[in-house]
Parts: sequence; C-alpha cells; structure tokens
Amino acid sequence: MIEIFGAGLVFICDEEFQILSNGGIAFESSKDSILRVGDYKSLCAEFKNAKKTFVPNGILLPTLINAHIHFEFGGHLAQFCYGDFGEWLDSLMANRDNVLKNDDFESIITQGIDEQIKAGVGSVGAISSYGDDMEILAHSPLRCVYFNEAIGSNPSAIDFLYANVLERLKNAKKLKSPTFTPALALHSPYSLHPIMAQKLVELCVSENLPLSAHFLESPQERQWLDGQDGYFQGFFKRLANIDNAKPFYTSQSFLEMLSPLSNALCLTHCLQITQKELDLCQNATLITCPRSNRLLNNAFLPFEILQNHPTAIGTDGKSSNNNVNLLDELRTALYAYPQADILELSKILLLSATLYGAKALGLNNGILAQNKNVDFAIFDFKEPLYHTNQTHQNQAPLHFILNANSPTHLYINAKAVI
Ligand code: MCF
Ligand code: FE
Repeated sequence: MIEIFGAGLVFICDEEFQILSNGGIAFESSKDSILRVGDYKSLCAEFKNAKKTFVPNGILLPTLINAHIHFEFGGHLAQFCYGDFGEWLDSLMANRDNVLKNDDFESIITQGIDEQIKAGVGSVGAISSYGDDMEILAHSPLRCVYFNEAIGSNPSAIDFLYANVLERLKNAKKLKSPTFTPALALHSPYSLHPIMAQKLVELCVSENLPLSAHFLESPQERQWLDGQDGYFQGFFKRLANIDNAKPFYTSQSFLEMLSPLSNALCLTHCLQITQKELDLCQNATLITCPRSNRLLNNAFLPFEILQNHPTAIGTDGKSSNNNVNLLDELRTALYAYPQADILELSKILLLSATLYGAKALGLNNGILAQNKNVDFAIFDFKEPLYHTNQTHQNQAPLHFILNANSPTHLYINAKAVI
C-alpha cells in the first residue's frame, strides 16, 4: 500500500531551503525509500488508493539529526566543573566513575533515546567510550551511527586499548542493520597515541567506516599542539607522571593523518580552527555543539565558518549540557549569533540538523527527495507558521525553531515511531 503524508508547509531541507505549501511525500508501506515529494493534491491524484494524512497547520520535514551525543554520560547532573576546559577535564577525570557507575544505567540510556524521539530526532551520531550503550541503541527505533571511541596515550597500555576498541567494533558489527552503523572515533589529538590512531584510520579507509574526532576544541588544546606547553603539560604529569610530555601531533599533522578519508569524516567543536586548517579538511564535515562550547570554552563556532563550511549540529552529552534536546540546542544557537540575519541563520541551523547531519554521518536521509530513506517528522501548531517579512520571505524556519516542541508523527526507516 502507498502512504501519503502532507502538511501546510514542507521543509525539503535542500541547499536552497525550498519550502512547499500544501506539499507531501509518498512511499510504499514499510519500504525505506521515498517514492515522490511534491504537491499534496497531485500526489493524491497520482496514488488514488493511498492511505492519506494531511496536517493543515503542520510542518513536515526530515527527521532531525543529532550528529554528536554521548549517551553514556546521561546520568550527569552537576558533578563536572564548567567555565574552563581544563577545569572541566580535571573534574571529569575525578568524577567520571561516579557518573558512569549508575545502578540505573539502562534507564539513563533509554531516557536519552526517548528525549531524541520526543524532539523529532530520528538519527544520531553516538560517541561511545565504553560500549555499554551499544545493545540498547542497536535495538532502539533510532537510526544510529555508533562511534566506538579510541582513547589512550600511554605506550604501555596501547596494545590493551587497541584490542579493546577492536573488540567493541567487532561487537557493533554483529549488530549492524539498516538502522545501526558501526563506526570509529578518535577521541582527540591530545589523548590518542599516533600508532593506534594511524591503524584505526587505515581500518576506516579499508572498510569504509565513518570516523569522528573531537578537534581543536579549547585554547588549551591549541597551546599544546602548537606551543607544546600549557595545561596539558600538567595534565600528563598528573595523569601518568610524565615530565616534559610532548604532543603527538601538530594540528596540521593530525589533519594530514585523516586526509585519506573520503567517506563520513566528522570533526567536532573546532572552536580554534584557522582558515588554513579549514582548507586542509575539505573532506570533513564540522559538527558544532553550541551549549557544550559555551559551558566548557566560553565560545561559539564563528558564524563565518557556520555559513561557509557544511556544519552539522549536536547536543554533545549531558557531561557538558543540561539536556540532550536538539530543539533546545537550535534555540540556543539562534541567540548565539546576533550579527547574522535571523532568517538566514534559521535556515542554516535547520540544514545543520538535517542535510549536513546526514553528510557528517554518511546517511541517506536529512532531505526529502526521491530514493532517500523514509525518515520524516510532522510538527503541528495551533495556527499556520507561514509569515512573510517585508521582502516576502517566508519566516516559518524561524518560527519553527522558536516553537517546535514535539512531533505528532515521526517515521524512521519507514516505520511509525510516533
Ligand atoms: O565533547 C565533549 C568535550 N570534549 C571531549 N570529550 C568529551 C565530551 N563529552 C564527553 N566527552 C568524553 C569523551 O568521550 O569525555 C572523556 C571521553 O570519554 C574525556 S577523557 C580525556
Ligand atoms: Fe563530545
């Protein structure tokens, strides 16, 4: 049977941010491929026997994509220190076990998943440091790119840590499905031995796995990679009793190591990135996590970068946020760039949560178009959001970010989740 869903406004989420009035999508029940996108009445005429749903005041758009989230830290409330990256990392190292060692671990992960679905998120880039959230995510309705994170700088522990990440990847591969993609993450240039990093990059190239890394997040990281001193000098002394530790990479050599990757490479945060470095990572999609960046580093990704380089958006984990609601994240971002035209910014942000999220994670969704996955949401409002400004531009993208709360319909993988 063919199903048609339509709404008063449809956000296609292509580069031009096309908006259809009274548009819709058609697909075959349980087949994860959009048949047609277009005018609702024309679709109904074409597929006469289809099952039809139309939401007059609704907005139909691709399910949102939370491109960077750590579900494992969902139990965190207020044990980590905010306002300075070094203080945050010290507090995380000191309290990590308490936060992770939670009797109710399973329900914490489930709550994080529910929070995604309730905010209209259909796909996530889940960074996992330990692997304990793997099964729950693989069996959840979410479409998940599951990044098994590698971390470790001490040469004597590398063999163990490398074997551990490979083991987690092997387990993730057993769970592979249309909605669960095994992948790898390199935690960051400051925390990862280059021998292990190099091997993992080669694995990603040969097996075509998505790769994610935290990159140039803090002034401390910049000072370490370029100046070889500052906070991380003390960090390695305290952590491993190393005198005169040296960074493993320069920012440039880290990017050069990633240059063979062509498929789904994401670099998260990048608050300190320069134009020269951006030129070196044309193969990557950036991911910004505005609230995490404000809390740990007192900064937002510069607007010029958001505007000129494809950038996805994520909530990061509760380890650096008050919740993992992507709509709240978009609202914060809307207020973070007062210099930008607010309607243009709204469109850029919605694309960061759809089109560019899909690019970052290597997914076949994030846009409403023929042959894309049947991943869509409808949000209903008590009145139409259509409103034009003096230049006759539809302000619905802005009003959507301000007012969207929870979808009335949510389909992932052609299945109704809400
Ligand atoms: O994205 C934020 C800030 N930057 C780095 N790491 C993390 C973030 N949120 C959680 N983390 C985790 C990371 O996955 O914190 C630990 C790792 O498990 C840091 S250990 C040096
Ligand atoms: Fe993170």
